[in-house]
Amino acid sequence: MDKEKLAYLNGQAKEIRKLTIEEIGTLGSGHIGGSMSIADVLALLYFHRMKVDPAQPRLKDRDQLVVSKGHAGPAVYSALALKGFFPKDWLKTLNQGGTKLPSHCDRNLTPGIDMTAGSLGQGFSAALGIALGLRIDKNPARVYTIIGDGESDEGQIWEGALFGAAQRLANVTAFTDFNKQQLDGYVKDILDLGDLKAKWLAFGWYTQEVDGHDIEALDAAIEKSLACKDKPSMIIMNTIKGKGCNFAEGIEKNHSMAFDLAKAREAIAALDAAD
Ligand SMILES: Cc1ncc(C[n+]2csc(CCOP(=O)(O)OP(=O)(O)O)c2C)c(N)n1
Repeated sequence: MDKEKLAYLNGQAKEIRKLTIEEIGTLGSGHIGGSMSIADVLALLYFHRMKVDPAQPRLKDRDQLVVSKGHAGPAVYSALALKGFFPKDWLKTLNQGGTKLPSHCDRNLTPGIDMTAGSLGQGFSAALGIALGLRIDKNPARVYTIIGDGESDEGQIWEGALFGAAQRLANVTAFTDFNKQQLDGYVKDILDLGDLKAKWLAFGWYTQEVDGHDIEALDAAIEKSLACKDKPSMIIMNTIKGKGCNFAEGIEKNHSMAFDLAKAREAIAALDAAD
């Protein structure tokens, strides 16, 4: 990837973070931690990798993204608004009465959302079903999906892992947001995943592990996943929960936080000053 493109994508990731902090600050509370940790991969997918058309959200041969950790809706909405799927003003309505942007992703409400999620584990299964359907239809589109590491404590994830490998769903690139935290603590203390890379390999997935905040490394991993033609791909992203939000990053209780617009604006200013 050339330097100009990389700088542009890093800029878009920062914009997603800023919009997300403001969006949640406007509401007064929300899932800041797990939203901030996926901003980089969202920027890469929506502004470089995925074939999507904001004017035709249900385009038949679009690439699809299922954010199975559906509570990260705020970050996905920021990316979609930035891409032009709907006006940025909608972000001010997050999770309020009558909104098209509920806290968890809903394909029936929001232009650009490909699958409803929120009950952890289900989105991943749906993503694999979509991929199988696309293959049956001889549709060349690709399915991307993002799961959480806490979400990987769900049995349904491993049923999906078996299914994806058994069906040789090579049109799937999955990401694990490996931020080491879940709702109320560290994954290793709640239900340890052990050697996550070894597990995905053992389940028959083409598996890579990268720094999830390094867009160039992520892009190279996606490129390799496209070249793998006989199995689905898992990219384990080492990330930091709350990344880029100064009062959330690196603390234990950052899953869902209450903060107002004034605090949000301070965090946005700090993010702007960081480079
Ligand atoms: C089936 C199910 N069980 C429990 C929950 C409650 N819940 C919401 S988010 C969350 C933690 C998820 O952790 P992780 O996947 O690591 O997300 P991240 O830390 O990246 O936000 C839990 C337990 C849920 N949404 N669905």
